[in-house]
Amino acid sequence: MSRLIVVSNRTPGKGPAAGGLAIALRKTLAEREGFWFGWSGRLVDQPDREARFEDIDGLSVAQIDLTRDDHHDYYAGFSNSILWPSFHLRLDLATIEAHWYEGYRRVNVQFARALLPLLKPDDVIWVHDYHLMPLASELRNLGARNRIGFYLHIPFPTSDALYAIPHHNDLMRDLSRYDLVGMQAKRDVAAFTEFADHQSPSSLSGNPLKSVDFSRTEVDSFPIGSDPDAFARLSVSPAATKMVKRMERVLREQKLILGVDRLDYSKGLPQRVEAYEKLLANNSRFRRQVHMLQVAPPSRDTIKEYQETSDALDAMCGRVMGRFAEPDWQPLTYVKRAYGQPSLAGLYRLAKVALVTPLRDGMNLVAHEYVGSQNPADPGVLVLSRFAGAAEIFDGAIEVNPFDTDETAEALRIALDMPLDERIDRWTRLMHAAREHNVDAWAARFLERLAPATTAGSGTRDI
Ligand code: ADQ
Repeated sequence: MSRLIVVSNRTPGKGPAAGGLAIALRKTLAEREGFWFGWSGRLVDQPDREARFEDIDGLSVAQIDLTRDDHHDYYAGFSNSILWPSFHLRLDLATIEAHWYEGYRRVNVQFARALLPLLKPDDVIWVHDYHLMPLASELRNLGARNRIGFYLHIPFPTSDALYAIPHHNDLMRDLSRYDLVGMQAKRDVAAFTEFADHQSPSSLSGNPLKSVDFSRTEVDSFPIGSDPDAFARLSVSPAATKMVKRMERVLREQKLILGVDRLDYSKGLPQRVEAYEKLLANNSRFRRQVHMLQVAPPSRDTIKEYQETSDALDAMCGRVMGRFAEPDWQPLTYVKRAYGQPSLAGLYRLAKVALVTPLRDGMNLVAHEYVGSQNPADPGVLVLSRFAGAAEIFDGAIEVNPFDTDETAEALRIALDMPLDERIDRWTRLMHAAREHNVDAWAARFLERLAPATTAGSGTRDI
């Protein structure tokens, strides 16, 4: 079998920081004698051109360093101040600085130059996420003829949002240099198709700049998942139980409503707290009976829009506390730090309701992890944004429009009042979907499609 090379912005860290993707791909990489390629996390004045190999917990990793300026323009700049907000339809939060694009391309060229000498002709390359859209182009410009696949972890934007991105046509041309482009959800494939169809030369006569030939690129949805059975085991592990005991002492008989997210404006955190405020305002019987815990460690906090989201959330939590707290009852706790997976699994299991209400999200793995961690005899309820990719596979959730805080407040009420038999029925369907779409199945499906010998199945869109 040909080797597999996985490429992402950051190479996986050691231990629990590795994340689900690294854990899922470790086995495949070992079986296929491949390696993981990416940025080392180091910023230096004069980076080596060649990648360094390292063994990280049994995973073979090849890394390069970057300069501070290149990294800034590529990562905080073009990737996270232009692509991330635009792909999440938050053009109001995008900052456009023209020179960032050069840094973005420069880093992609550096990735390609350092990776190319490590490749064998039949290696299969799997590139991850929006930071690296140009990588196949740059590799092909250097002569690579390998099968190269790309997976977009975030949503694909509508055409209007895409047109607002500087150099969007170059980026789409970059995507057309991949053999396979995978997206999280069918809605993303539909948005891509809409773009591909409308920029065809016939509809834009005389504008050759706009036409991108996608005829050699296969595009399809491959919804990512977690490992729900691993979360089921973790949720009753000693570390999880310790967290549960700690929380039970504070909660006494109150029902726990839980949110777990990176602190990011796409996650709809102020709207979520506002919905909770409305629950308490509209239903006084829940006061002293419920407690909301929002866990949200800061991320990308050098970017102004992230600091503003953090301030907005602080203000919203303060308002709810000021309005409803009593000397012996706090309506909510807001924790700005990350927890290990066992502690999270414990919190998931204890929570009667999980509020997963992003304004827009590629998939949302917290929804999967919550489902995996439930007690089958007494499961909690998932309140899920219809704008998360997860909504396409989880029909057992209560689906909400996260912009409509009245609707989310009502969904919360329904979830808190839901009888046991309905909770079991819904959770059974959710767990079935989480297992069917687990992370191993996701990787296997994508790689099977990318591997040269296989033929395309039904539901494929050849563009
Ligand atoms: P993210 O935007 O980071 O990922 P998500 O899918 O929810 O969003 O993944 C977050 C991960 O971080 C989960 O595994 C969760 O357990 C963990 N996490 C969150 N808060 C934590 C905390 N306080 N402590 C510890 N761990 C925490 C991007 C896309 C998503 C897509 C994923 C995977 O934006 O839409 O689902 O990639 O493709």
